[in-house]
Order: sequence, then structure tokens, then C-alpha cells
Amino acid sequence: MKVQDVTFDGATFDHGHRFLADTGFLGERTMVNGTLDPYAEVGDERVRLRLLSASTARIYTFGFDDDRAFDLVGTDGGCWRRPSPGVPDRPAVDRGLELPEADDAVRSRHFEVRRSGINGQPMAMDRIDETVTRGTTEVWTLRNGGDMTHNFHVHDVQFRVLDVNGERPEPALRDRKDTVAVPMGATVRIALRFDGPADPDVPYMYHCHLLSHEDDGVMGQFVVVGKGQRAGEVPDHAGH
Ligand SMILES: [Cu+2]
Repeated sequence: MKVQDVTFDGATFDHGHRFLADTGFLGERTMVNGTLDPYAEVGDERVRLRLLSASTARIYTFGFDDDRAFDLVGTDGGCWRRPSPGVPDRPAVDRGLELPEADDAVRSRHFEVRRSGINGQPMAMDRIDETVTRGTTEVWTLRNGGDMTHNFHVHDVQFRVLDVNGERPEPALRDRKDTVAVPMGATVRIALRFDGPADPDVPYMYHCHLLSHEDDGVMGQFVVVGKGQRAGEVPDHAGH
């Protein structure tokens, strides 16, 4: 189910992108799979829905009209390692992917996330902000001192949410994640293990996942390098 909020101008989309405050585009109607007022007939059976938000700014809360309970079996990191009782086991491909342990962290970093940028500056294509050693675990502290939620997304890894304002995260945040909402005034700590491809010259990104924010540079770049290696040269993207 691909969900997206839209605004119409007559029979066509309104591409004027009316922005609400600084959050980004918030549409007036919700479409599912490109359809208004959609429905699907299902039988007396267990149904699994895969929800994909195609919205650029809106945050959704999903539920049923009659408040019936349902099982959450996966989030952005894929199917959970420990699905709810009664739910068929996850696909074999997901086995063996363990969550990073905070105790293994060799380094911690702090990210102050604001509308104006991360750690005081907007993203620059020719600047590497962080250099991470491949095969290590780190703890990143995400702090939102601004006045709106930012949705922090990290490329390359699936991470563990350690705590939100010092408290154990809610159940939906307790398995592998690649994006975590950092509400205004909140501090979120995550543990990340960098086992993916390393290249001192080719950076990964971390950024706010609200489209207008990442467009405006609420984003930074990191490279993953071999032990003892330094960050390399970032290609000059001038003119792109
Ligand atoms: Cu943001």
C-alpha cells in the first residue's frame, strides 16, 4: 500500500506545493496506490500489508476504524527477528543480522539537527564531515534543539535505537532501523556497526528524511575507511 498525500487543482494535481510552515508539502487528500477512497476485499484470513509512505513530509499513524489490534512484523529495517506470536517466521534471508551492541562502540559522535543544517552547517558536496572505520561499532547521539521533528536517516547501515530521552524506545523502534524520528527537544541515541563497503573517496550520507529539509542541506557526509586509512578526496560536483 503506497500512501501519499496530494492536493488537487480541479481534475489535476496541484504542483504548487503549498508548504505548511517549514515542514514541507502537506496535501489535502490521501491516495493509496494512486487511488482515492481505495478498498480491497479480503477473506477470513490473515492478511499482511506492506505500507510504503510516498509522502515527502507527512507523518502517519495507521490503525483500523474499529480499533482492532494487529501485529507489527517489520519496519524500515525489514522483517523483525522476533515477530509476534502466531505470525509466520520471517524470510530466511533475514537470519543472522544482529543488532549492534552499545558496549562494542569504539567511538561516539554528536549530531545537532536543525532546520539550518547538522552541527551548525548545511551539507556541502566537497566536505566529508565524519570518517568511520570499517568493522567498528559507534554510538551516535542525535539532538534536536529546534522547533520541529526531524527524521534522521543513515545510509549504509541498519542501526539500533538505544534510547529516546534516556528511556527505552517504544516496541516499534526495537529492531533494525535506518530512519528514526527525533522530535523537537529530544535526544535519541543509536548504535551503528559499519560492515558495508568501504571507500575513502565515496561518501555515504546521513540526513533528515523530510524532503524539503534534505533538499535544503539538513545532511552530512561520512566515509567508511579501512583501519588507519584517512578520508580521501571528494569529487568536485560543481556544475551538477
Ligand atoms: Cu528535518
